[in-house]
Amino acid sequence: MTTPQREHFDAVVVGAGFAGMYMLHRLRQQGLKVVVLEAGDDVGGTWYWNRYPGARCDVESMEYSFSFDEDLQQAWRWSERYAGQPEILRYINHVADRLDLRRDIRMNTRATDAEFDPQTNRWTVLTQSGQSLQARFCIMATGCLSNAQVPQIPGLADFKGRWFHTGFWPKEGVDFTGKRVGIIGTGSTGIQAIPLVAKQAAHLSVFQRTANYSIPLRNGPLTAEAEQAVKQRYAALREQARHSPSGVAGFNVPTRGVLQTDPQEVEQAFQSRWDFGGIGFTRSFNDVLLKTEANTIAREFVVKRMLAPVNDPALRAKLTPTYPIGTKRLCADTGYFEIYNRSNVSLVDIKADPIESITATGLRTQQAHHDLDILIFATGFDAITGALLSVNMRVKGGSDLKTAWADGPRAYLGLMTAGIANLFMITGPGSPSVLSNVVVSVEQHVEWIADCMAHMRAQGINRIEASAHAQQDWGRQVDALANASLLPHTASWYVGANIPGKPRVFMPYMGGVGVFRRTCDEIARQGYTGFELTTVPEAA
Ligand code: NA7
Repeated sequence: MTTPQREHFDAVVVGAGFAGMYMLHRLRQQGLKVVVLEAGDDVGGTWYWNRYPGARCDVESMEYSFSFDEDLQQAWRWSERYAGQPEILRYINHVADRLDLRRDIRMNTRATDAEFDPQTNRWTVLTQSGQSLQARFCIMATGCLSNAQVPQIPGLADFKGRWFHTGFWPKEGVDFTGKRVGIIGTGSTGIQAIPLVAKQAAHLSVFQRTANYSIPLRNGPLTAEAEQAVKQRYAALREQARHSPSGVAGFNVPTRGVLQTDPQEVEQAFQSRWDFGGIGFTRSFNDVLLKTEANTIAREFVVKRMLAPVNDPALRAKLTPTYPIGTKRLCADTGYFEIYNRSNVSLVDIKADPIESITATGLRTQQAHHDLDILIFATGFDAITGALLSVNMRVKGGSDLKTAWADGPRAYLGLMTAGIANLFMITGPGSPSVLSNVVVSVEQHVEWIADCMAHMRAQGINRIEASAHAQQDWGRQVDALANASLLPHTASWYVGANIPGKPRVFMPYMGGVGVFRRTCDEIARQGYTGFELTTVPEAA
């Protein structure tokens, strides 16, 4: 076997979605030599892979976009209040062209291994195609919801029809006309896809394990007035978002609790959130995610309204969620519940009637065989850690990431993990990540990392590592916030419950993006407390 020729960089970035692209841009501005490795054949990350029908962002378009370039945000025009996947991908491509990013991005290049050598102070990143890239820094921009999971159901290999996971949907699309289609999964993705598939297919069988809460998205064309209203004060709104709880301007910290408020006022506040639409609903009061009694009032409000369009009481019962609202990610839909009134849609409750196997001609549950031509897995992702751990990351003669995270992921500020130097993660575990408008969180982490690297260079420092003590302390803060809420008690992907064998740890930071930003900034201002910064000899 020949040893691949090594190429040298200041930083290797893995992933060319929002995070990897912006990281490249920032580091290039510092004159650094950077390469980005991307498994797909083009930029876009999540929005490159998730092309299923109905794929749409549930954060408003004007907010789910880069804020670092005033000309860009003024010039780009979104057509809808909430952008669909094709439009977001066009936007990402526009940014890649505008900033001339592609020349430093290697497409169709999957990173498989990364090893840090303390002797040379260099990472070596290997790719599936046999490339070997060396750099002082390795930066994982691999996304929180990018490692798609196809459940291990016996018989998939025997299926004679076509099957797809929504997280790696074929570019050419799928024609459901005249087909008997099955879909497993009723999370955000399933709820988006089901109405569109149902309208095209001869028959759609929905296999539901957990009934979920969904708020109407209330999408529509973005009017010129609404666009101008934002653009006239874009910079101020972006700043507001940066300091808000979830990275969305206007969603401030709720100051009242359901339990302290007059019931009529509560009803009115819920109603106005319901009418506004989308996933901000649980932010109407500050105790909805903290106190069972408050949560029950919120859930009853939502259940009554969301199930109102369903005619059949037996179906309404099956579609009624039982866990506290907001403890799994809230869904937002367009015409989801009414689709169950159609004669070509059936709902299979696979908690009551579990899936046994996939057969050559469909799917067998305990009580029936469901004939299918197409099977769709809308079964989600190995969230937050899946993509990070899919690269074999280790220190020569030292720890590796899988072992370090055997009992659950730990990362100081979601940025670095103790024992592994010069490895940055963008929106890693212990950061607001999936609880926020992720573009805002991406920008914050990227800018922090870029500033940190500039600081190191200015000071002649070439190694940074999170201290075990600081990491532990941060982990305690992340846990304390989570444990004060209802979220860790529900089996969700926030705690890794959707992946068999995954340690049950609540992964994201619940303190909000504003508080998180201030904490990160303060740590940097104080000379990067909790990080060990050293200067070591480096081999040429
Ligand atoms: P989610 O939210 O993880 O939803 C996955 C769905 O698939 C959910 O209904 C699961 O039921 C179901 N599921 C997962 N595995 C199985 C198996 N083995 N058998 C049956 N049903 C299964 O993923 P999404 O893609 O919808 O959304 C992910 C995020 O992407 C979303 O929150 C947005 O941020 C964007 P369960 O609830 O586990 O019982």
